[in-house]
Amino acid sequence: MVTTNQHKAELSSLPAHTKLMPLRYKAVWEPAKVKAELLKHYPAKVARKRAKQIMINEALGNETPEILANVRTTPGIITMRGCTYAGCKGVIMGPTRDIVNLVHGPIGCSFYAWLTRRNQTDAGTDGENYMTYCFSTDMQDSDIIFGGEKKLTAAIQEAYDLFHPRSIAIFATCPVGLIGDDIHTVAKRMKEKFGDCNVYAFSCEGYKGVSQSAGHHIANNQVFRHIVGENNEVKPGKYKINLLGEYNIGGDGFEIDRIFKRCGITNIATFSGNSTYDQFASAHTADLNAVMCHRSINYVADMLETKYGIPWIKVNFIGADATAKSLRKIAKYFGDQELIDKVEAVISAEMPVVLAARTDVRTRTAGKTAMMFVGGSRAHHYQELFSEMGMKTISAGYEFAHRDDYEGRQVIPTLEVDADSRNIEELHVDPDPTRFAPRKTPAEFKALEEAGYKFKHYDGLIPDMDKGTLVIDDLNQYEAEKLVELLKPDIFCAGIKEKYSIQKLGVPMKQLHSYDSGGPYAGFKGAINFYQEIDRLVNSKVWSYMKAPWQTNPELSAAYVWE
Ligand code: CFM
Repeated sequence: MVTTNQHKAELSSLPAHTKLMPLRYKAVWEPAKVKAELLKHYPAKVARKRAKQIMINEALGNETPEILANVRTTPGIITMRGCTYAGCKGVIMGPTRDIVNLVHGPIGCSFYAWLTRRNQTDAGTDGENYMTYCFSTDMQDSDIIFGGEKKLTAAIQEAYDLFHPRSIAIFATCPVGLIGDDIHTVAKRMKEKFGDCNVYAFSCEGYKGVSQSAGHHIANNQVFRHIVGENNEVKPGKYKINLLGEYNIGGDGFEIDRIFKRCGITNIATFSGNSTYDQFASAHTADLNAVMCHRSINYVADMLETKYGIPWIKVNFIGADATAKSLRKIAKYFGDQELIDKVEAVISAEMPVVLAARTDVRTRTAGKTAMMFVGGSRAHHYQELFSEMGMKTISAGYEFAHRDDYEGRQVIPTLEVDADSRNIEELHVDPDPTRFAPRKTPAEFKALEEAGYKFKHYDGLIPDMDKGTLVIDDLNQYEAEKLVELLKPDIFCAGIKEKYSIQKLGVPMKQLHSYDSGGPYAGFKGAINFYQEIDRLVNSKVWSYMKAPWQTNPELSAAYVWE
């Protein structure tokens, strides 16, 4: 690692004009020192806790040591996490396009959720599109003092009169839980009153869990309780699946649907990118659940299996090779030669263009380094795309994942249930007396499994990362800057809260939540988009020209924190 003095010496030996450039630390790969450096300024107790969340990867497959995850952030630390309301309303329900999502709370909670996640929608053949409008009860001080139920009732009525939706979903924000508005009773009364509109509520107050993750679980429970199974009509299609955990950020879902269509696979319901009420209501008629982001939606996958007998598998459409692998996995499940051949034909037709783009960018991207810190799946999934470009992920982690996302699903039985996770309801689900139907015979399942086919399984991020890389849970603002300063990756991926502080360090930054203004990055066409965008970012000269104001204005006196 370069010390400040060494660095100053380096600087003084540089020609005068280059001294104005931002400091470019030469990355020396000593993970233990980097870890020590990250912890150095914390009070002892905080450092002890963070030490368990910063792991130097041993890359021992699934025998990797435990990482501390899904625990509260120490107050005072500027976490990258969001709140439970964000996970419920923003992540799971936000992308639905014909459910009126009504936020009961102060307007700020809605403003934050107002089209910022870039979950795209189209009009669909049903013409049910509302786009993802933003509805709020705009709670005021007086509502908090005297109660907000009347205002909520009036808002539901107004939304119904204006839009006549099939469904209205109500979301609790922090003050609603604190004052005790009974949103569930209000929802029930309005549902009975309307007769033709399903109204239900989510107790997803922001403080309810340690992160967004609690909000996913709350959303999954209510979607399953109030919507799934409401429409028994049998949809046409030979190979029917649901795509779970795909939210159509930047049009990812559109690209995946394009590929499914080409293969002859019918997507009954996406949870929840560009989805409709009816898709959720019909989800139990599919024959397979393909789960993309298991972190956010595994609860629905498990409940669909228990109640209706639909098995689930893990898929990943981030990365062209991963896309091909996932399509083959789906085809293998159905086991029909016609589908297997079709999938192979589609892969052969799509891959040449992808490979041409990959070969081209690799001449400029191979050997470069990346860091990525995203919510619960992408910090893992996107490593596929980077490795297709010959880029190495030197540090990665999740905001709110659980240990199974790091270590693999097999650790679930060993997960500690603490007071925070106990706070979230576990739905008890039984097989449906009339609609439960196993999708294959026990012998067929056995044959698949014996051939190496894995149901209900996903690997963790840790075994997929190299030895000596840094895996960090719940990274914070301070550590993010420190990491970049010490290791100068060629690209850093995270979200809007990190974007500008990282760019100010002279390192390109890509938002992997909203994709900035880009996307899709899923599927075959998405991979090409990603290769080309990352190539432009990591090879742009602009970052080395960045100057802090005091470097160009002699009247200003300031220094970088590390100077
Ligand atoms: Fe799943 Fe997501 Fe993610 Fe997620 Fe999210 Fe997202 Fe994410 Mo932002 S559902 S866990 S809560 S893949 S909004 S589409 S990018 S943190 S890594």
